[in-house]
Amino acid sequence: MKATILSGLLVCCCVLAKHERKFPSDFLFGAATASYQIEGGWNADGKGENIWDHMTHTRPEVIIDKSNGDEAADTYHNYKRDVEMMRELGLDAYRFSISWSRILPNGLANYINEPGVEFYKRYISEMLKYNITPMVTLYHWDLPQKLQDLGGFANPLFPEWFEDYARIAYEKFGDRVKHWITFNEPREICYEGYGSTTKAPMLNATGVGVYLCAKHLVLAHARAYKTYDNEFRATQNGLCGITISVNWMGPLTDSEEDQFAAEIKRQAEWGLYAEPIFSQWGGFPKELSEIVAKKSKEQGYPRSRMPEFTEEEKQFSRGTADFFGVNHYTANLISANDYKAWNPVPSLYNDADVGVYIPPEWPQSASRWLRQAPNSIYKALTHLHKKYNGPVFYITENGWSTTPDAGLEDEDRIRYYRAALNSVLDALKAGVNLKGYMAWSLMDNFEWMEGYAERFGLYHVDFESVEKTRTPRKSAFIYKEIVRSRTVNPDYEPPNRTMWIEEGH
Ligand code: PNW
Repeated sequence: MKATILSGLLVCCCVLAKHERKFPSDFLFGAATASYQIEGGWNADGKGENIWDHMTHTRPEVIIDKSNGDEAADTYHNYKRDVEMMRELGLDAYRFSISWSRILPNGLANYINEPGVEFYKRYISEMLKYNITPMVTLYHWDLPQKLQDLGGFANPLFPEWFEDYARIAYEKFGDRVKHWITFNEPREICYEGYGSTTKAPMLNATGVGVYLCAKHLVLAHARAYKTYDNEFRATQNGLCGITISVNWMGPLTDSEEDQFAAEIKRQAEWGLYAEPIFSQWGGFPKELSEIVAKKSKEQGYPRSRMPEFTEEEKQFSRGTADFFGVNHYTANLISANDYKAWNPVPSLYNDADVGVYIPPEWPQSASRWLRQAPNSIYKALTHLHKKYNGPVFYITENGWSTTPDAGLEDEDRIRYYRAALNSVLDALKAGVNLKGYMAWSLMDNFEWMEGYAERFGLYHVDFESVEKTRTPRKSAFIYKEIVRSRTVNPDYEPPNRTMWIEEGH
């Protein structure tokens, strides 16, 4: 009798334990892309020039293989095939971005390019036909060149330009799009684009541009959010948030110094953008802003290089997100004294002045900066959950790169995705309010400065072919099974390699 009760209990516990390792049925599984990286059609049907068109055309040598996004995966013509791939994978959602200069060729809202609007309407309709939820990013790095000519994010009128653009997007697509992301990765826009040379417009205004851009970006986001809130929410009933890149920055040792260094690094990498929106007090992160003010003074600047938010601006920007979108790829270990690299003076990283250590035993992808770190999604999300009082999260990007010749047998990508999704399950179990996960990327695409030399796709794309043929990698079959079963089975092997479309999608 006792034995039966005991074994009954055991069975129960196992079932429960197994049950806990399942993704909720309403969890949104998807994949992500961005306009410039996939669309092509760079000047099709009235599209205006953007900063990536401009940079790759005028300075092709800055891209590793001198390539550009003129054609990319030609989604402008192949969008039905893209949706077919979403159906093959059984995705619940798809995250893509709108090219600002495709619908407003000059950036300003006086002239709307209707063929551009029609393209996105067709793309969205095709998704909705198969119950795939569109998640739309308004800005994934492709600023209309005409606005860059006026200073881009450095111009104090930028928030108004962005509000006008956002309003048009809500008007045109908001009846059917219910998930809006204002900006993709402020760090990459502001630090890489304005504070260094690692992304367009390569301004290299080190130590000045990054903070100026950060402030205007946050105000632009807040305006776009309030526009949705005041003019559209009542009738459209959707959500508006922002996506920030949050790689985990933990201390190298438990020492107080290293812990403080890691906090400063987090403030420099994503606190600059998250704190004004998600913290209860608003404005830039306190410790970093004190450091920048002090250093600016020592360097002879009459005022801080970091333009603080006024009380009114803090109030205006606080609480302006229905969800926190997280792009997560990797982790770094932070030291107060060791592993410091040289940085220009002044610059964001000279201001932060910490060392970065990456254990060589963490598996390396084809991208210099991307290694597989242990349980880093769990670490990042539980940290943010606690810090910002349990907001709703979406993981809006997570993925792994291989070299162009690596073929379709992408065991390392599979290992990465399984580990990442187990880390997601750990975060869910810890009570993190995470509603969805988007793999980066649905297909190979133009990887910015790396051109076509780094591949992130679940689908391989043959960029040499006229049709830009898409072929599923092994990881696509593994991801499909995870989405279908809502579990991560470490032993699953796809029985064959033909893709099929299941009922209901
Ligand atoms: C993201 N890092 O960029 C972008 O949103 C995508 O457009 C891009 O293709 C993808 O990740 C892969 O690179 C990142 O250094 C660039 O940690 C750099 C980092 C993170 C994300």
